[in-house]
This record gives sequence, C-alpha cells and structure tokens, in this order.
Amino acid sequence: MVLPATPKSWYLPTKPHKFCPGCGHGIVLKALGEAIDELGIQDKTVFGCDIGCSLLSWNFFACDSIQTHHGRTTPVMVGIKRARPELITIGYMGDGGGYSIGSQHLLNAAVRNEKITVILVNNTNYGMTGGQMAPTTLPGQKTETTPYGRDPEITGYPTKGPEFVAALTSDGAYVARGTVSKYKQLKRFIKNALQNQIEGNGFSFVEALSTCPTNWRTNAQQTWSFLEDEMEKYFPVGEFKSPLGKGEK
Ligand SMILES: Cc1ncc(C[n+]2csc(CCOP(=O)(O)OP(=O)(O)O)c2C)c(N)n1
Ligand code: SF4
Repeated sequence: MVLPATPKSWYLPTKPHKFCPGCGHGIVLKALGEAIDELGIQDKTVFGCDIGCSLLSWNFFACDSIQTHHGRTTPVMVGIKRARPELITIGYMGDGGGYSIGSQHLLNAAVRNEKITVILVNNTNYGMTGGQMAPTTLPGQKTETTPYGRDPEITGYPTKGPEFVAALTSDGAYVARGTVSKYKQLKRFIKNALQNQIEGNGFSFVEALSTCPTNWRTNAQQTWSFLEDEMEKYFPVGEFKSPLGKGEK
C-alpha cells in the first residue's frame, strides 16, 4: 500500500484528520507542517489554535500545542513569545476568530509588531457553527444569516485582513495572502512568515483563502470555482510586505 507523504512534524496517531472532505484546513496545515520540517524548528515550535474548525488541529502536530478561547489565540501566543522569546509561536485561526471577535487582538499585536506568526484561514463563513456570515463573506454571498445574499449597505464590505495588517505594521513585518489552490506559493508564504519570526524582524501574518464545501453546499467543481473565480478576484493573492526581499504577486 502506498501511503500519502506526511510532514515529519505531523502527529500521525491523530490521522486521518477530522476536517470534512474537501475542506481547505488540511491543505493549509500540510503546508505549515512542511514549512516547519524544512526550517528544522519542530522542537522549538508552539502551535496555538482557536475555537472554530481550526480547533480540530489541537493535536495535529508533534509539538507543544495549546487551544484557546474563541478569538484569543493571538494574545496567548504573544504571551508565550514574550515569556520564552527563543520559541517559535504560531497562532492558527479562522476569519471569524481573527477578524471578528479577535480583531482587537490582531490589530494590537500588529501595531506593536509582536514577533509571532499568525496564520488565518479565510473560508468566507463561520464554519464550525453552521455557516453564518463572517467578516469575509463576499457581497451577494448566501449564508445561514444572509439567506438573500450579503448586502454591503446593511452589513458593510468584507474585511481585507492582510491589507489592514500591512497598513498597521512597522518595518520588519511580513504580510501575505495565499490560497489553497496554489499550494507551493502558500507554503512559500508560510515559510517566509516563519523565517521572519526566526530572524526576529516583527509580526508575520499569512491569510490563506480556503474551502468550506459543507457550508457552501458545493460539489467539488463548484467549490474550486468559487475559490478561484470569486474569492481570488475579491481577495488578491501575493506578498504585501516583506523584509526578506522583493514582494511577490
Ligand atoms: C466567546 C465565544 N463566542 C462565540 C462562540 C461560538 N463560536 C464557535 S466557533 C465560531 C465561529 C468560527 O468561525 P471561524 O473563526 O471563521 O472559523 P471556521 O470554523 O470557519 O474555521 C463561533 C462564533 C464561542 N465558542 N465562544
Ligand atoms: S465545516 Fe467547513 S471549515 Fe469546518 S471542517 Fe467542514 S469544510 Fe472545513
């Protein structure tokens, strides 16, 4: 039997993982696992996850892990980093956790240029609680709480996270948006974000555009075309800020 290649930093007794078939979380976590392996930082990495579908990653890695209250992953990782600056701290959360209930934490960590890495999964809805509107829900997109489609006149426009984090951070910050449809690029962005923390430059942030076929109620083809045609049009992919070299589009 041929087994799929898995990152060394994954904790295999918890595989196969519990995300729904077609969910993008597993792809983001594979990119993160491979980045950890290639940088050789598994022994000093602390992984923190939020409430939301991201919590299914609480036992995903063979490294110290912590699962926090909804929206509080960023300050928990800041606390760990301040107490133990030699550790590599990674906060993993959804768009609800990062841009809604946890937005004040993300904003203040970015302004202070805290030397942690945040990876935020943008699937345009509150996945775990059944598909309600999130800050990232696209105009016109139907969700449980916007059954006629999101109307920006009533609920505002979707949050563009990397754009606001890039605007708030000082020199030394790394900011990018990747997508699970471009795996190699996403992994490169995550690796750059970790490298930025290793070098002690400043806050590092990667938003990953991701899929949620369960709540989108889409088949495989519809899922991929929503990601590539709708989401990637509204949320441009690329590096917004990088002290490591030239920004990549
Ligand atoms: C303080 C608090 N408020 C609300 C909730 C309910 N809740 C659980 S998960 C979630 C949203 C998750 O959505 P998101 O952060 O986008 O992650 P996803 O599940 O899509 O990966 C909410 C509102 C909670 N657990 N705790
Ligand atoms: S509900 Fe959506 S985000 Fe959550 S595991 Fe399923 S597909 Fe993934």
